[in-house]
Amino acid sequence: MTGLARLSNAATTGDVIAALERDGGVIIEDFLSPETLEGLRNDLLPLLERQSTGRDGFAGFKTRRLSALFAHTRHCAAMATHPLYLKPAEHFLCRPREMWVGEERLSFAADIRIGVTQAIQLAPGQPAQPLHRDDTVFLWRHPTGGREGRVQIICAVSDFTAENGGTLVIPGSHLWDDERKPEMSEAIPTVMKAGSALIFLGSTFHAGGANTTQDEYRTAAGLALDASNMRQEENMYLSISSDQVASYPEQIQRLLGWSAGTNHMGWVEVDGQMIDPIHLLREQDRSKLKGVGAARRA
Ligand SMILES: O=C(O)CCC(=O)C(=O)O
Ligand SMILES: [Fe+2]
Repeated sequence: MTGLARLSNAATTGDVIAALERDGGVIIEDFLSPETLEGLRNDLLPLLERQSTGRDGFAGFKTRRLSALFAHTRHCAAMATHPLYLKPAEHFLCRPREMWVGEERLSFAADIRIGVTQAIQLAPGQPAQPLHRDDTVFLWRHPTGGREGRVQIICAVSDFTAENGGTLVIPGSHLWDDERKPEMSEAIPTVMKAGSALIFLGSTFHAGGANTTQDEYRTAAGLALDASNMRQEENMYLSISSDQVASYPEQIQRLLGWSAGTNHMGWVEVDGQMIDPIHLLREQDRSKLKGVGAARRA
């Protein structure tokens, strides 16, 4: 099986879209400027060192994760708005739908939200993660007919090799239905230099690779651009203070959005763990609110 296409940073939006439509993923070499790469390294590596490791096989017992990246480094902005990422993401996420409103036939399209941000560092000895689709959080159905919920990017902050856990991807798996089980034998490691990027659709099967080296850490910084149509219409987080939310029964707290559910939508990172935000409202855990994102460094 052949791996993903590799494009240079002089590629066009059309080249990236064509590769994503065909394979579900693409590698873009020298995606980050040297300044952005250096900035990400300087900002994220010391913070990752302080994070605790994952507490289950999916998060990785030898993996450190840091989320809320926009609270920790301004260099994420260049990643999120790079035209070779943002423009193809718009193509997949913002397809208009037509509908009747009274006498008028109107067209509406989702816009884009940053759905998740995370730096991920695999230590030597970290086994491969289970193969999965990142649009699982939306309970997305497959095949998608080309309408995606998420377009993901993983930038190499260190070199990615087959040995240190370069992300495993199954090319073409974005076209599979929900019955087809992914096999490790079908997955190809992403090999790329620091500063290069892997872009893939939410429907593409992938996994963090196994780090079989003795002493090499594999570090990534990534984020997801998501279609905005599935968020709460009213912004409850800005309108109702956490103290007010905490004064309601748990059922209301969860309905207002302080809940992650079994599909993990709405988690919040505290010390490297992705937890259900309901914990932050409980009296004994209220102090953990200070450990979230920007508040952690204030
Ligand atoms: O670390 C990686 O290469 C991929 C991680 C991943 O896919 C995830 O945690 O959802
Ligand atoms: Fe993933």
